[in-house]
Amino acid sequence: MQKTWWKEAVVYQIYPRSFNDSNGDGIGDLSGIIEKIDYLHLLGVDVIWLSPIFQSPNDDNGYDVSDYCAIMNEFGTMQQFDQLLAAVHQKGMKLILDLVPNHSSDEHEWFQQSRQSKNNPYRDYYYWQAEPPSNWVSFFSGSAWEYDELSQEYYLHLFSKKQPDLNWENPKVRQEMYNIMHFWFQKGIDGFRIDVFPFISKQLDFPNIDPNQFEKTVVEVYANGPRLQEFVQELNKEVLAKYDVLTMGEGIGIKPSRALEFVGEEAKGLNMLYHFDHVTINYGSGGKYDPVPWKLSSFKQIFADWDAAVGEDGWINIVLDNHDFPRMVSRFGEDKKYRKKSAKLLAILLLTLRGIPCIYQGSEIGMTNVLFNTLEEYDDVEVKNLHQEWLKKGKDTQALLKAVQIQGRDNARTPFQWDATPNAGFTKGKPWLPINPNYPQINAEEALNDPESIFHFYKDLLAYRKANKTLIYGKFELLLPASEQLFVYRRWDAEQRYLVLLNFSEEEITIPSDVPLEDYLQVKGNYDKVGTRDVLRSWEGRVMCAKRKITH
Ligand code: ISL
Ligand code: CA
Repeated sequence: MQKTWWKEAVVYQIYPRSFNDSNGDGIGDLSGIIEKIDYLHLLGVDVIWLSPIFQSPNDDNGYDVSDYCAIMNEFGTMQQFDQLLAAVHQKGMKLILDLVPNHSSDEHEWFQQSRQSKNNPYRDYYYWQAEPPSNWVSFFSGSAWEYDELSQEYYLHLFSKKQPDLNWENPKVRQEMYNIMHFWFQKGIDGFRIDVFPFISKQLDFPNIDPNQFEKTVVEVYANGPRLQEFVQELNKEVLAKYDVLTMGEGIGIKPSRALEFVGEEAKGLNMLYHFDHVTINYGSGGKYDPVPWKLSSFKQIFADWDAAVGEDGWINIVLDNHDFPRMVSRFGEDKKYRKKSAKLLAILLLTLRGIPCIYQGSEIGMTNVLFNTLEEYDDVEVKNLHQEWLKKGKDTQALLKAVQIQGRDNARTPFQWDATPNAGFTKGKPWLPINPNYPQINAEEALNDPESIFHFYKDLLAYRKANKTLIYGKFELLLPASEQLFVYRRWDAEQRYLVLLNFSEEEITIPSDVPLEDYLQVKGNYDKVGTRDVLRSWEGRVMCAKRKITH
């Protein structure tokens, strides 16, 4: 296996709108990020990933791009971008951007042209049909086919109707995307996170779906189209192979069995796959807003299956939350009595599995879900559309509110909590989305001043990981797969052996005697005093290192 800088990287995801506002308009911006580079450098992350910063009417907060080579007005100017890039590089860190190749904004020049007439040269930049060919539904409610008055046909949009899907069958579309990527690489960026790449190749007969089996639909119909691997390999050949960069493909709908076709050393595709079956683990039959209880055993198995499928031949991201999902401490931990303990336990998980960890902004200080009291307070297009749909169908919107409080994307999008001053130090104006009222207790300033904080725990563990490469490259084996409280695994290589023990419960749990504790010494943990060797306290997490090297 080849060792490279990107395999050793830890990524920090910034949702620019909610990170830091420098000019008081209530919206985070590029200058705001520049102000916080020292904070990120202190934390010890290597790569900063910015959610979309390109020109956009913001129907889906930048995931609807109207100009891929211009900076969104609210975020600043190209000059400020250049300053940001230089400042990141000056600290020895790298910067990657979010590319949204599957769809553009309907306000993009291409779509504006495309809808002019059936013979416009841009017509086949998108998918147009005289009648909806199928019952495809959009991720954001309703049919995925929208009638356009101007040219009197329907266009495809897997996301909002302001996000028409680009037609990758058209070589011109592919070339446009390659040109855009070259433009940014020539500016000196270090890579891309690629949004919903498994959707770029479509089944052109648009087969009908079973709307009650959304997961199946995503895997078998929307993702994994017949030309997917070909498109990814072409993209590599035309663009990626020419630069030393990092690419993370958001792998929606890709199953472990297909992973190596895109990220295997031999495949010549992307560097890593950003998988997230475990973050959709509590989707009920009605999907995301029909949450059901989840089991730790299933959660663990997902990681084990991915690790087994890609092994050393491919790389994956390790993700516990992002801008699309609830806060990890609220979801997989306990965000009240054991907030600090469980956030640190999750930090251990995130930083000691095999894969490239992505820390989502604010998780390093243990930010939690927010509880808005009405649906109107939510800004997310997904929630707005669903709210309308539920009203139309006469469904109980109180039930929807409850589900959104648990599952909504705005949980992770409330502004970063910098300090205890008004608006959490995020803005001098009115924040675009309300601040979580817990900011006087949970904020970065408090965390920086407290040596026992979640922040300092992350910082310490990040440094330890960097110095002990077994935690990066070593093999992984899940122990006690059936336990519903304990997440236990080994990591090892020729140099060293580790045992990681995580108690995902409030109960004190005795570690079964077949776990070889005697061979190991604790090197990191989320309790300040080392406890009884074979008992894990509430939400206790330990990283243990072998007393002596042994061969396997
Ligand atoms: O949160 C979801 C919808 O309920 C996810 O399924 C999400 O749509 C999926 O992970 C794809 O996400 C990405 O593309 C979307 C954008 O809205 C998300 O923010 C982005 O991460 C469309 O560009
Ligand atoms: Ca601003």
